[in-house]
Amino acid sequence: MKIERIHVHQALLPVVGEPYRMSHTTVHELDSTLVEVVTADGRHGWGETCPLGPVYQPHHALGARAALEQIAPGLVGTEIDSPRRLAQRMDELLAGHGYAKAALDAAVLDLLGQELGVPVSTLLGGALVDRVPSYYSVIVGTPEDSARSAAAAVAAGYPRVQVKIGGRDLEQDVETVHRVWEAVGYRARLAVDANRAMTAAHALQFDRLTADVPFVLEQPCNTLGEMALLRGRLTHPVALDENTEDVDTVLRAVTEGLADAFSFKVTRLGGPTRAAQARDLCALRSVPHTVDDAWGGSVVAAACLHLAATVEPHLLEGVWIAQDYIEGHHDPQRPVVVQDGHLAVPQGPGLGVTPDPASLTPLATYG
Ligand code: 0XW
Ligand code: MG
Repeated sequence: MKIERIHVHQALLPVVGEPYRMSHTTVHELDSTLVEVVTADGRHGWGETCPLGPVYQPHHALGARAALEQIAPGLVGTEIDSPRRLAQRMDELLAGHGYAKAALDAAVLDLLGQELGVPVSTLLGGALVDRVPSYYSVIVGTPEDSARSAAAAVAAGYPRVQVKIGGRDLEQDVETVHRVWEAVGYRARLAVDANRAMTAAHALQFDRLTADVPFVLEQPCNTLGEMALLRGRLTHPVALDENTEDVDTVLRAVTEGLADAFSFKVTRLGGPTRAAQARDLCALRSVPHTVDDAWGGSVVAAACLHLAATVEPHLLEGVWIAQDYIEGHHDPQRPVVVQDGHLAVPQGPGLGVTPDPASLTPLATYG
């Protein structure tokens, strides 16, 4: 496949309804970057990367675009016959910046899938299922509001609910967890996500005061070092999210037993190809994980779903997509939507979603 042109597009994704509140950031609108890779034989492959604002993790929309500006001219005119060749070429052009390279990885998988007439899930090892569970993320709110929202999610069919806490008094977080448990009980699996807001001391107190409620405690502290301090001292299993900045960190966390579970973000790990390596590391040690992204539209959602379909179902904690919080679809013909708390895996070929460029803002063309 000879790459003839690369277009970079922008999609602004306003959060519908209430702003999305997490422990130390609230987002009102997300800035998504889409790449459209055009081959000499006229195929169009799509990828997307959409950091959750500039402070969720060390990624931001302008950074993604600067990295693409650095990489894209060096890809134009080259033969790319596999995601491995692409990764090698991208690493020759720019070190790091996996979250930007992730969009190009998805686009090349999309192109290869189209050429071979297979879905991206086949290129990632093969789908085991055609439908995967989703989970609902309850934003930081009063204990009553969180309980109400969690109960509504369970009534809508979500098998798992993630409750956001943190950035406020211990008492409110403890109360929130108890109220949610009263409202939901064993009808859904629970995760409680502090998004890095707690000190280790705070996390230890929170853990003890909620010991009677079964949940996975997600990313309570900021650094991997702080998370390591908590090992063996918590009642609840812990999941790493923001700390899994690359596959090497996942390898370390798996081998050193730093986590009982992971909340993976596909673009943060470098794209579907790299995220599939993290999937395999987890499978070797039976570590459950989600397959999500920080945010994004239909292209990010499709990439997550193709990978999620290849995860052993008993290890898949769920797939979160931003669709509940945004309006419209990049590909209105083939919308990616949660139904009864589950998601159908797009059938492909390739990613199986084709955005309409007219609905996007063109930013740059290379080639
Ligand atoms: C719930 N999420 C998957 C959506 C937001 O991007 C944050 C993220 C998380 O678990 O931190
Ligand atoms: Mg999280």
